Amino acid sequence: MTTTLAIGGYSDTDFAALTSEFDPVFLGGPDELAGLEAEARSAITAVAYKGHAPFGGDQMDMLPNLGIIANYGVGYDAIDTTAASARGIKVTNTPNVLNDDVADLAVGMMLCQGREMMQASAWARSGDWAKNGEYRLNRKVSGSTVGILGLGRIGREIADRLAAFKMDIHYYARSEKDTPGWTYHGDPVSLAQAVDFLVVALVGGADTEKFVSKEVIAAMGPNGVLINISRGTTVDEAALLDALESGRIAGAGLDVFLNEPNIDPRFYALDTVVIQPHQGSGTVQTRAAMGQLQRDNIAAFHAGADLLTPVN
Ligand code: 8YV
Repeated sequence: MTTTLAIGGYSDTDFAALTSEFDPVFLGGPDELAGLEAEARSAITAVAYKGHAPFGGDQMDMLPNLGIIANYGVGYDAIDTTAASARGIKVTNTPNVLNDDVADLAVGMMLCQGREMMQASAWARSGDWAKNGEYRLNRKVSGSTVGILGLGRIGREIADRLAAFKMDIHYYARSEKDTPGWTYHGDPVSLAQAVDFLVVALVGGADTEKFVSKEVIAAMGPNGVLINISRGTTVDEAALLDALESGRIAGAGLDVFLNEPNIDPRFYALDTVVIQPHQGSGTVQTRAAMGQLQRDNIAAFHAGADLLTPVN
């Protein structure tokens, strides 16, 4: 009887690799746990987890011998780590291997939003270019002032890239960091007031819920553009939609939303918003590295060795 359970929507490559290493039982989501026989649940000591559906104490209690939840992703806000620790269950994630891709997407959305690349492409494709001439002038991105909300591993990769775009870099973090002269703000409202682009690179979870509040959004002003590659929960989304619809901020580039993939349809009506389907880490190379790290953590657990990237 298998000791590993793989929960979530895995690619064919990850499915094959998980199968060859652990021959796990696959479930689409934690809600399918109840469908497993009690004997099969008792045999499970390791869960390979992928997705954003909550995995809490109730689910853990259905797997009485569980020792590890290896998350496929750097953000593990879906997993109740307090409940896991209380049950002696270790949780691991996949940090660092996705920093470049997520930072690339943040910069890409800034360029796409400012240079109106989606609309300009539609202009060319529709024949407007040939019929009506040059596409309208848009907004210079290089040389802007940018605020990074959360200067962790990914936030720093974004800032490093934007330094090459000759940007004046400001940041918010819980405490001042060692930087090459970037401007520190201890208050997100003061950061939002000071910048043109505000990039959210916070960790998700209860502590950062609606951290980008109505006040922070108001402080961005009519030239402000919000970029979010973290979690939908970090932004007061109702306040964001109101500000976008009324032109109180200039636009947004969003890879993450509340209720993914069934996002608020009000976003679809806004051509000032670049919408991405939570694909920050979604390249062949990075997903291969994430899958490998997830499996390496499970293999270490089964071998009784030190875990590579524990979070609790
Ligand atoms: C997802 C992510 O894990 O790493 C994270 O925190 O949000 C993503 O990389 C990925 O979409 C798989 O669900």
